[in-house]
Amino acid sequence: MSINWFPGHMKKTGELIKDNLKLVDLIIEIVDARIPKSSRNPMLDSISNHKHHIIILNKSDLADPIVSEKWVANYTRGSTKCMLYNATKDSELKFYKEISDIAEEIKQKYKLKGFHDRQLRAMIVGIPNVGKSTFINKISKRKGTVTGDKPGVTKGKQWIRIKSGMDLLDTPGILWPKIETDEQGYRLAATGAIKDEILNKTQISLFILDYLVKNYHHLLFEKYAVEISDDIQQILTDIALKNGCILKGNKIDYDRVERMIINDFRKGSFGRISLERP
Ligand SMILES: Nc1nc2c(ncn2[C@@H]2O[C@H](COP(=O)(O)OP(=O)(O)OP(=O)(O)O)[C@@H](O)[C@H]2O)c(=O)[nH]1
Ligand SMILES: [Mg+2]
Repeated sequence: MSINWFPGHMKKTGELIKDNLKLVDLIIEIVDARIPKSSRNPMLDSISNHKHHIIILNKSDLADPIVSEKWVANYTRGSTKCMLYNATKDSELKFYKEISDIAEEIKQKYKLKGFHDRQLRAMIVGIPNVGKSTFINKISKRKGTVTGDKPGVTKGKQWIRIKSGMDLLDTPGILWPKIETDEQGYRLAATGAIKDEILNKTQISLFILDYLVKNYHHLLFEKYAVEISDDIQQILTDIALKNGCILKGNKIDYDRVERMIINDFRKGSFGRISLERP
């Protein structure tokens, strides 16, 4: 990647997670279901060792359900579980049901060591904007955590009892994606994990259009009713014309049409789309 998206942050990820990881029995990793691999940090698997680990494919309402099932199968192994979730709509019981066997196993282990009423301790980790705060609010039934659609909203630290027998480290651990290719950067930008200020809107919107042409051309057509071809720049122009993104002197308002495409993608208004497959 030509741009250094997250200067110094990879080191911070390692330190923060290592320190907090010692305190917990269970790692709850929130990823974006549309880009499960790109929205993980590969460091976590090596640091987390044999800790119980659940990968939540959040925003699954926005992802292609067929592809999502493949990701679940792909990530489920050993002490790692994987589930689909929609933190804005699904019930907290769905999550508790999924981890009940892990919780029981951990409790039994403590009992054998003579700790009869030890609380199970969990922590949430994830890259910016994947829904960590929304998820905490949901499973703790608390509305206090600040949520927002801009990355990097959460700061601070404390434990909260989310359920009898289970405590959650209030502050989610912020992971930083490890961006190895331009494509991965575009995927993260398209889903909103990278601050808009450092994006190149032109590249992101062309990436989205190109991906849709290749993988979901029917959804692109249904949304904007433009002719689908390999000429992505032409498609961009057609979308602008059809949507009144025109400046004085009949010039195309690229800024506006690019913003519209990115927002439409983020809102899920093309339909359910996955940007990567296992
Ligand atoms: N469609 C959909 N939107 C979601 C889901 N979960 C969270 N969101 C939205 O995604 C945006 C980001 O959610 P947050 O909970 O603030 O994400 P976060 O990971 O805490 O973000 P930072 O604190 O900035 O790192 C908000 O607008 C949420 O409403 C989901 O499952 N589906
Ligand atoms: Mg947050």
